[in-house]
Parts: sequence; C-alpha cells; structure tokens
Amino acid sequence: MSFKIVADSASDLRVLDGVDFTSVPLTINAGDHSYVDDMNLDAAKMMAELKSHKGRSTTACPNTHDWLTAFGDAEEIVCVTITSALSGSCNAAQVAREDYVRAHPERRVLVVDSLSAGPEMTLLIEKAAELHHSGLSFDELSREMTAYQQHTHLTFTLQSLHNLVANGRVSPAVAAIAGLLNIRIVGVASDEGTLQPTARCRGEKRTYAELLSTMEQRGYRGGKVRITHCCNAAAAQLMTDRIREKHPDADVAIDATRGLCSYYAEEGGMLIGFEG
Ligand code: X90
Repeated sequence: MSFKIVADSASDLRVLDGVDFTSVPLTINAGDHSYVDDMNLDAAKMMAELKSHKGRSTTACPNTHDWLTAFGDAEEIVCVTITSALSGSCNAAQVAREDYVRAHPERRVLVVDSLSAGPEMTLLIEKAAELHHSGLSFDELSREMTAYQQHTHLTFTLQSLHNLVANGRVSPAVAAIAGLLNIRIVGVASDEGTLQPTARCRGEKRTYAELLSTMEQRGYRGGKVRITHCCNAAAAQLMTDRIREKHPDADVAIDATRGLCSYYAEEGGMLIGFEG
C-alpha cells in the first residue's frame, strides 16, 4: 500500500524523513504580490517587505484541486489541516477526499482537522508517520490519531495581533485587547480551534514562565515539544532552556515559522505544540 502524508503549510513543516510527505501552500496576498508559502518562500524576507506595504493584505487557503494534486495516486493518505474554525483549508480537503474516494473507492483518506496551527500540526504529522512505520492498518492508525489528538495542545505568545484582527480571525472581544503597547499575549488553541488568550505579560522572563505554566496546566510532563518562531530564534532557545530546566529529558525541536504562520504570528511570535 502506498502511504502518504499531506499537510497545508500552516504546519510549518518543510520536510519529513522516511515517509512520502507533501506540503500544500497557503498564499499571502499583498497588493499585486502573492507570496506562495512553498519551499521557495523566504518568510523573513516576506515579513520585511510587508512592513513597507501600505494597503491591505490577506491570505488564502488551498482549494480542492490543490489538495487532489497533492494526494497524487497514493492508496492511503493522512491529510492534516489548519483549524477549520479559522480557515477553509479543512473544508477543501474534505471535498477533495470525497472526490478522491468516489473516483477510487478502494483508497483511503483520513482528514485530520488539527483545530490548531503550526507545531501542534507537526506533532500530528510526526505521529501519523510513526504509526505507519509501526505497521498498523489504516483503521487502527485512524483510531490512534484521534486518541493522540486528545493529548496534543498549542500555546503561543504574540507581540502583535494586527494581521489576525485585520483579517477577522479573532473574536471582537479578543480584537478589543489587541494593540496594547509592550504587552505580549499568551494564549492557547481552544477546544473549538479558535485563538483564546489566557494572559497578558510584560517582559520576556514573565512570558516564558507563563508559557511553561500554561503547558503544565494542560498536562505537560516532559513529552514532545515542537516550537516555531517568527524571527525570534533566541526566544525559542530560551524557552527550550526553561523547559529542559524542569524536564531534562524533553524532546524539543525548534524551527522558523513558514509564510502563513509568520504572517499571523508576526515578528517575535512563538508557537509551542506539546504533548499533555
Ligand atoms: O484560510 C486562510 O486564509 C488562513 C487563515 C489562518 C488564520 C489563523 C492562522 C493562525 C496562525 C497564529 C497564532 C496561533 C493561533 C492558533 C489558533 C488555533 C498562528
């Protein structure tokens, strides 16, 4: 059985060794310019260019055709999408799945609505690869994925909510607290897959302590952590150090956000996916 994992670029994951993996780009549009969030995109350069862009900017998710192209002709597919509460990506993937299995009734597609973004998606993708390698049937793998998702979480800190607010991706109540100077928001992906602020912090040290306590409140006890950051590698390293001080055996990996998460997390933003 040929097996494939497909995810949209909101996962921040570029490559995955040992398994057939395809990343499907979202797009960031600013005036006449479109930034396709594929392997060629320099997200840091995009962020620098967007600073001098005066007008509106928007994003667009993959369409059904994009997903179908990524499915290729694999017999078994796990497809991981950004939260359906904030993007049409999951809906497009579900329509693609229906088309795909109608055309090839013997093939299987599991669409996983991450109800999250960035590194929590990466945890789900890595788990799918691990389950596949352990030789499970597709039905068993699907059940295990559902069970695993109950134990993964996303926390984050953002220094600006400008693009989230401008694109209507947060509730009016959250938009109302945005724009406070020198305040970092700490939050989580809610059970419904929306952005839920949990604290407002002043200063870096305070923010890391808040992030770690958010993780521990949600059951973090030293398991896997995946961190992505927008132009803030030093912060991701300091956060890793904080985690390892208390959980020396933690499996932590750091990466830079790709285009979509850079755009919404903005400069200085950091996303943390973890097992609870
Ligand atoms: O369909 C589209 O155009 C994409 C829209 C995406 C909107 C939200 C992206 C959030 C990226 C920002 C911080 C974490 C929030 C997590 C909430 C579940 C990351």
